[in-house]
Amino acid sequence: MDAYLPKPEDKFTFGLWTVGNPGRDPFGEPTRSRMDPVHTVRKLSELGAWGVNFHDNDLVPIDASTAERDRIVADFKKALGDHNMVVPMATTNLFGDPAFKDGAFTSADSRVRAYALQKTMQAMDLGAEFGAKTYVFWGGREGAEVDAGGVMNDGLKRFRDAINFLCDYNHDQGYGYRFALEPKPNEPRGDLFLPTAGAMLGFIATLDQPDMVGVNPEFAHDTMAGLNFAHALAQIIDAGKLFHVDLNDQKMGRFDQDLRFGAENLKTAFFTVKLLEESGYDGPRHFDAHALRTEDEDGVWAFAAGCMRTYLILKDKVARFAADTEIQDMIRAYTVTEPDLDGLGQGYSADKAARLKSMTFDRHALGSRRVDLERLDQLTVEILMGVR
Ligand code: GLT
Ligand code: MN
Ligand code: MN
Repeated sequence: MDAYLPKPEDKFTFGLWTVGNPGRDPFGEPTRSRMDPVHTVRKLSELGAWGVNFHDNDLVPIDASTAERDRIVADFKKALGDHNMVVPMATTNLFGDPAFKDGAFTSADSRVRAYALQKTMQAMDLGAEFGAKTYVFWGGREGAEVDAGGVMNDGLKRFRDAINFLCDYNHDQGYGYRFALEPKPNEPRGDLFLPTAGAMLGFIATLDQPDMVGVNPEFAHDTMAGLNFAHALAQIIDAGKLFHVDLNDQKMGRFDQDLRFGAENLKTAFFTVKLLEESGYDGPRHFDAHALRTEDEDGVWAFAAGCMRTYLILKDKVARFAADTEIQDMIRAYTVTEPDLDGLGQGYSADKAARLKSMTFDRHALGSRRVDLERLDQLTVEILMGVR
């Protein structure tokens, strides 16, 4: 029995737009044809995925009639039931249509902002029909190339108004969504607003209903900017705001590659899985990636299977890391804990301040302590290379 075979309990999900990505890029036409959502559901369930997510227009074309919409929804619902698949997350496409060329919620044009709200409410209605409980907001066009128009100043206020409005709509309809805002530094706009997890957390604190709103971090988005995704993830978990996660991979400092999970940065992928598995996060493990443009449909399924398999192999490595007595002894030795000293630094009092100020520290001893991180890192690498 293959220990790395995905099962629904693993909560792996893909977006219709991920495995359905036709391989278009700024320089070339699609290399694959559009994939039927019903077919996608069947194939993903055969591979062991738990669920599938969508943007409104991944499922229902933007110009579909009501009759078409109803037929598509019925067919998709039947496919989900037939294959025991769920829709844990839904979202709105506020970036593809030319109407959103200069922003959606943050557009300088109030007609575009109103249309974006209308489209999002309709997409929330659609997601709720499938029982989605997480609603993602990725502001793909919320940004600028030209700052002279002032959208940089007004954009955040407009974005806040939109999210506040939609929180109330969520409440009013009784949908029970949790909103997950997804940061990205750039692309498709020259600069996107709220580019990092920290920026998103700061913004969430300014909302009317901050408890309803968390973060959907993406591995590739931090990596593009040269940041360490595992650190961003740790901060989001620390803030209690990990509402969803987008897993993929990416070379640093490049355009958004959306590579197969684990394809480039295995060590950061390992620490990502470690955080997800050990933090108590029990939401979907969503792969927001796509097959290389070189691939045909078989390559797409190899890509999807690879994302899940790599996650499960890394999960196994996480367990090995935790069970490795040499590694755990080294971590214990690395962590110097003196409860009296820690007590002094936790919870201010004038007495504690005076005691700390009167203490004598041996700087030279502190500076010459043996930290031994080279060996610890080597052991981690050896776990990843499969020799421990
Ligand atoms: C798009 C983007 C992703 C977002 C998706 C949700 S769409 O693929 O690159 O990062 O998560 O809107
Ligand atoms: Mn994403
Ligand atoms: Mn991406």
